[in-house]
Amino acid sequence: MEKLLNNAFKGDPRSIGRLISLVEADTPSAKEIMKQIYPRTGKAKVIGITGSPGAGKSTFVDRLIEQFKTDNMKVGVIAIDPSSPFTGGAILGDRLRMQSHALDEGVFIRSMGSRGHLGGVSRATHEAALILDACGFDVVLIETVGVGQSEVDIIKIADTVVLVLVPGMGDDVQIMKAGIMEIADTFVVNKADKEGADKVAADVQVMLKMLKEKEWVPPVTLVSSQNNTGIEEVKNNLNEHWNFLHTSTEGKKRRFIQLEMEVEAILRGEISILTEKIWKKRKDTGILEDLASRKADPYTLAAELISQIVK
Ligand SMILES: Nc1nc2c(ncn2[C@@H]2O[C@H](COP(=O)(O)OP(=O)(O)O)[C@@H](O)[C@H]2O)c(=O)[nH]1
Ligand SMILES: [Mg+2]
Repeated sequence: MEKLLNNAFKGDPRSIGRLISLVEADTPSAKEIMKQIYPRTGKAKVIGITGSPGAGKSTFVDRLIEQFKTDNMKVGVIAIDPSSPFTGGAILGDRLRMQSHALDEGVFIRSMGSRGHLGGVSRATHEAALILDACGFDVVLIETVGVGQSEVDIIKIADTVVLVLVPGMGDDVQIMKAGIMEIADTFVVNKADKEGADKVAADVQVMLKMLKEKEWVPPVTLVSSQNNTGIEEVKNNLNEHWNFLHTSTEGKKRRFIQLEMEVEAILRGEISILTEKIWKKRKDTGILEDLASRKADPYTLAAELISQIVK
């Protein structure tokens, strides 16, 4: 284990991949790995990229990798695959779109399942990001599935959330989608080579004005990932947001909220495992018969089990 960790810390891609697999499979060594990893984390910029399927997230991520590489940054990418077998084609597509960098020095790309304890963005995704952070990646890009809970959950683990919008996708609907607007730290209007991008950007600006004013005003950038325009501007915005997080009170508050959620998620996970264990043992002691005949009640039973856990 120590050798594996040391090789991973030196940046060996195979060892890094192995660590992520061990943690993803929730093997007995997973917790020990994370304990060793954690003190080395906190240096990487963790950037969540969200937006509807087809918005161009993977293409944009590919361009962003290039941008960060020109600054000699090591970039890790986690692409959250939809677990559904029906979207198998999309997974392959993502790999193809990002594979121009898959073999580059200083770039690590990993796909992960989207099922997990936090909904769309799983515990394993968070832990993989921490592993990449500890292994010396300066930037960790997480591409979400772009549907449902994963979009909102990304705020729990990303320092900066990028929302990718595009013209011609029923603009109001995509912008108004519950909670997404509020969690975006920077807006990318992708496919600016197509008609209607200006209008989307203007709509976003109007919406932003209607939200409660915050210290950080999310920038809105017109981007064409296809033509490679606007990407550097986004990178500069991302760097600026990172500085904001580390110099402002609002940034500190946000980081503390994330830490709270992190601890709570781990604690909840542990307690639910414990609950399962204790209940499994108690279940076969005839207690269900007693409950059915009302000799016992579930409230007293729960209290009894809790006192066991506490002990
Ligand atoms: N015209 C245009 N097409 C783009 C642009 N960026 C991505 N696309 C195309 O949009 C489609 C979906 O892109 P993809 O990156 O897979 O989107 P994702 O599902 O959000 O990851 C692909 O056919 C891309 O080639 C862009 O800036 N302009
Ligand atoms: Mg994609």
